[in-house]
Amino acid sequence: MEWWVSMPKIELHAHLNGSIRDSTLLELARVLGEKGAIVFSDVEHVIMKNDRSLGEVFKLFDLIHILTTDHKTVTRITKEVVEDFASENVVYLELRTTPKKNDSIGMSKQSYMEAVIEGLRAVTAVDIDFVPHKINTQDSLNSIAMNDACDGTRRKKTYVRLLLSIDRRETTEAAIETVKLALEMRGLGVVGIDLSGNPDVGEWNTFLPALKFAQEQGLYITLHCGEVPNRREVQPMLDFLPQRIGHAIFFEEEEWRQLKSSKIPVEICLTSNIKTESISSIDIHHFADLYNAKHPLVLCTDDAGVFSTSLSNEYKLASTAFGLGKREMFELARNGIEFIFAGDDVKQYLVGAFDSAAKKLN
Ligand code: 6MZ
Repeated sequence: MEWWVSMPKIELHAHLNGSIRDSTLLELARVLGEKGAIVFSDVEHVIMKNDRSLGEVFKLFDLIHILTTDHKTVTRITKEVVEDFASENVVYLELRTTPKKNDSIGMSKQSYMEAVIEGLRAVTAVDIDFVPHKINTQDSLNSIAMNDACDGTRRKKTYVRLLLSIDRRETTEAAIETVKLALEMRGLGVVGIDLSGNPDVGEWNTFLPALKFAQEQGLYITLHCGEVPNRREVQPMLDFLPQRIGHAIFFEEEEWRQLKSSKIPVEICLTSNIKTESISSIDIHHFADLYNAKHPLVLCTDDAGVFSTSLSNEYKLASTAFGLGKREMFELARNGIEFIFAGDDVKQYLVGAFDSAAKKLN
């Protein structure tokens, strides 16, 4: 197994509906095609298309949501997505998704999330820990020993925590509803709030009341920030002091300075940025500058299905593009422990898992 696959990894920026296998999307499209709800041949080439502009990506999400928004399918895709990450040795996954309401099928934001939780419970390929609890030291050591086993003979364990996304198309009230749901679901592994969706849509001030409320209630917050040029947003977002930001592409000099002095960790999604042409070529990606400045960074997939990537692939890509060796990539992955939204017990477990993997690194 290649080192970028076998080494433990931490995924902190993965959208559920962006991480679906193509094979599952095609199967769902075929079924809806047979029912006459869509024309399969029209949809097939949209799903299989490889390079898309950012605008086209959001059109694709509207299509994906037509295919996936029913309780059974939400459960299925959650199970598959978690199993896919676990199979490439992701030991901690923060999965984000936008709770959806669809009266015609009796779906509320809460029932959508219950279907997600069902998906976590349905995972059989690995042991999943998603309910926060205190682990005692012996449990912790036992699980490290289990996770240690990359030989496939013992069961692996993956921690999963959930972030609820506010879509930039939503109103203030809808965003507050999502935050309230997140608070109710804290006992089921929900740890924070993400602001995402088409960056050309919506205003920062619409979401601010909900995000402030979330912050006051102690939820962790990550914002998609600077995914398109928007002078009115980047600075207020940085002033808000979220626990992390995603992308950070279109920043001015002063905003880079503010980011670096604030030490807000950045979720870097290389393939996503290149495929959407937000960045014209990998060698000018801001990863290099932030890495050299020792700014807190974590490599992530964004939408592994939509961009045909995987977290292992992102590590391989960064290693090749920026000339970083196996040990440097391992350290980069391990540093991610600091920026997770789960508690100290989970961090302690992850430190143990990385320490134990480090012994095998040669
Ligand atoms: C901003 C994105 C995104 O929530 O339905 N999403 N938002 N920028 C991106 N970069 C390409 N990729 C995904 O997953 C899909 C939703 O996540 C957000 C969009 O709101 C998209 O509809 P869920 O599980």
